Amino acid sequence: VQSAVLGFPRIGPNRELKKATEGYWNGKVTVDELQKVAKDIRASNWKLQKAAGVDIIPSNDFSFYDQVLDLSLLFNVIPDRYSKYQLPSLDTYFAMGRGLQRKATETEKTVDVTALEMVKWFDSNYHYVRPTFSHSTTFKLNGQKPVDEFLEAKELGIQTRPVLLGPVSFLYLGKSDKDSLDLNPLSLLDKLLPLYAEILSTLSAAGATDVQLDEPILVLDLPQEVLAAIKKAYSFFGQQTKLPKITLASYFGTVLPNLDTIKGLPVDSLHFDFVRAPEQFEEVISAVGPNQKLSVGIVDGRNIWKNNFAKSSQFVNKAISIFGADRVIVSTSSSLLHTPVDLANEKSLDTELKNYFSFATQKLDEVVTIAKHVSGEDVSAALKSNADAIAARQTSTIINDAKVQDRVASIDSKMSTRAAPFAERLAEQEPIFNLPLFPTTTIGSFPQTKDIRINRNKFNKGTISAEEYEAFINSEIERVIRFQEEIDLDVLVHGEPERNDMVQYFGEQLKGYAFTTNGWVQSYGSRYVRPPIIVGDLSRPKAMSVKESVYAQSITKKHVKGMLTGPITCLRWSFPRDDVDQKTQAYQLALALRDEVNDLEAAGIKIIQVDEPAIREGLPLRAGAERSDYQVWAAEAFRIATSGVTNKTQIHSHFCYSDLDPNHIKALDADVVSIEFSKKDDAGYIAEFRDYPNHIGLGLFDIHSPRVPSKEEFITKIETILKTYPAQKFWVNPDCGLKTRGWEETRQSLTNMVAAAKYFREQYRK
Ligand code: THG
Ligand code: ZN
Repeated sequence: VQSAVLGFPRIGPNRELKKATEGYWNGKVTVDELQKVAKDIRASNWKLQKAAGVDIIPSNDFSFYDQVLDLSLLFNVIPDRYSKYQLPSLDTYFAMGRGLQRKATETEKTVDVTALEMVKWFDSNYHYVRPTFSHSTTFKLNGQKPVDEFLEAKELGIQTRPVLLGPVSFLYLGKSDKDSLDLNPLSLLDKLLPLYAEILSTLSAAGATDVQLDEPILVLDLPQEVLAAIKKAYSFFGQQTKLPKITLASYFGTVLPNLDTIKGLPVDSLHFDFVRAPEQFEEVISAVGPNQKLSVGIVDGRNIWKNNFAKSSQFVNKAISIFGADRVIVSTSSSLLHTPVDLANEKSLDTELKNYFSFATQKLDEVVTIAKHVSGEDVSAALKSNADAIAARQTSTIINDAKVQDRVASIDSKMSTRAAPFAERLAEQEPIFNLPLFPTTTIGSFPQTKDIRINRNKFNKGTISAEEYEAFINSEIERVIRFQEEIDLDVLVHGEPERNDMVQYFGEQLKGYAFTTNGWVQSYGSRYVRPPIIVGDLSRPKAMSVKESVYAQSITKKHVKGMLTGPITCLRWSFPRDDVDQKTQAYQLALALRDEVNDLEAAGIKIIQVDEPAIREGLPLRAGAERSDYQVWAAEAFRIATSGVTNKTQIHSHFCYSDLDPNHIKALDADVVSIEFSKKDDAGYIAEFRDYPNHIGLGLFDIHSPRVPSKEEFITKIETILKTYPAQKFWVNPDCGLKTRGWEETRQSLTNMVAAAKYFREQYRK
């Protein structure tokens, strides 16, 4: 029985790719140096997998920014606004990913272009750059990245299975550009297929016997036309003569509703995610044709818990008893992109806990061991230590806290309802806050400078004392407060200099969490996160954010918002427990946050923002009971966290990275909600809120880009929104927190934003 990996993290064990890419953007790393770092990462990933004994090793899973953006470049899906600058191909690629603004020099023209839309990759915390098609899209091959990388591995003596996102997912996950809204990307399939065939046959000519085509959309509810497109695409590949054998991969859920479409497709192997959807096994096997192989996704690509070898082997053996050893492959459930690179890099993790975890490198051994075991090889030592670890975790004292469990059991509906409806709350709040029309605010974080990171590291290493660190943080808070006063924002924030990543920051302060020192996972482009790990029942030993908020409020007359991360976001951006359902974990977090919200109120903080940017990504991928249940408990968890306050306290929330169903936003009953909006231009979406009484802030500029919008640009944007959304409940703010931006851009953008708000205040006074 062969072992397979669907994809390996490409960030490098010590974030080498981030450092090189950002260095390149800053002009400190040359293109050759960047390419060298990339090549070294690829080589060491392949060698690592080879050494672990993995039979089927992926290539083309490397990407400088995003594997979907790679395909847009490869197939020339490049909107004119990027191609017109005729930049080197890599720079065009980065411009699409992150926007580019460059002043003219003697040799170069001005470049000013925003990034393409970035969207959540299914229900993960990874984000892809959305393929953007228009009537003028002309497919052609730009280079041959998959072939180059295949050959690179081959030169190292390593045969790989190149992986590409399949054509139907590529189109369906894309969108039509502003100038081509009537274009259905799927209508481009006929034109796209020959290019796929061309790249696949070039791969074959280069020596690739197999390719992995990912069609993760197969786990979604699909319209008939998409299913027809799948049939068409794979029948087309089946008719070509010189292609490698195709493994069609689905992951992150069940394919059952689309099984009829998968049945009979002329591909060599079918891969399914049996970690997420083991229940699909019985039916899925009926879709595997007599000459096809089944790739059993059994090692979790999305979480860090050690695999249960006994259980997994039993599962794989079921498949072997049906198909025979030759037709079964033991695989990761999805790409390992979503897990940290190597547990061995964790030096300060509790050894008991470490024994329960498995990161990407360890997962290589897992697929190999399971494959060996079901092949009849003797791996008894590995099985024994695995069984011991699984048993130890089940009885671990770290896990259970009766007090927390009792508190969750006693939650009632009163706890999740504010004391009065919004209209009454607003009436009590207005005289306190006395805000102008178009009140301006920010989402919470301000630039995280090098100085901040240096001091945080010094504190963590013990080279500066807690008092020195606190004094430093306070001086940063003061700087942010003065800055906001100076540019005349209405509702201030303390800027979050004390926080690295918000979820990690709170995770570190909650009991029941473990955290890593090097467990980075790519979130988008060069931005990574270190998700904390929920290991047991969660509680809050002491206040987490009160000190900083109180300090900020003490040095200004304007109102300072307290800033917290909501229960669902804490859950979604952590690695969750797999022994307790997500709802229970969310309620535990909600109770801990409720205590924090109440403490902030008691300390005199009158506006408290509880962000839930991840609420949308938690939505089950398919419609049905599970999804409607989620909508109820996710909203309830938020309201449990925020309903302990009086009517006078104003609760804010914030959403980004996806289109959230307006009804879901309304269910939270926050007094003010800010929504990412700068890249949306969707009048229909805003109209959904026209009759919703609570106030909304529509994000007016993209904080992922260094680009500075002018005052006029803000005015145009606001004018457009005002066509469908009333001025009386219109807050003015950026799309998201500013921690990834520099100070200069931040100053200019916010100054222009405030100027635009003041312009409209004048307009509406008249
Ligand atoms: N935190 C977490 N997940 C997230 C976000 C977040 N998912 C969605 C969205 N925000 C993704 N955006 C970002 C934005 C910035 C960074 C990461 C994800 C970021 N990371 C730092 C870096 O890569 O340099 C590292 C941060 C740190 O020091 O911990 O800036 O905000 N969990
Ligand atoms: Zn945000």
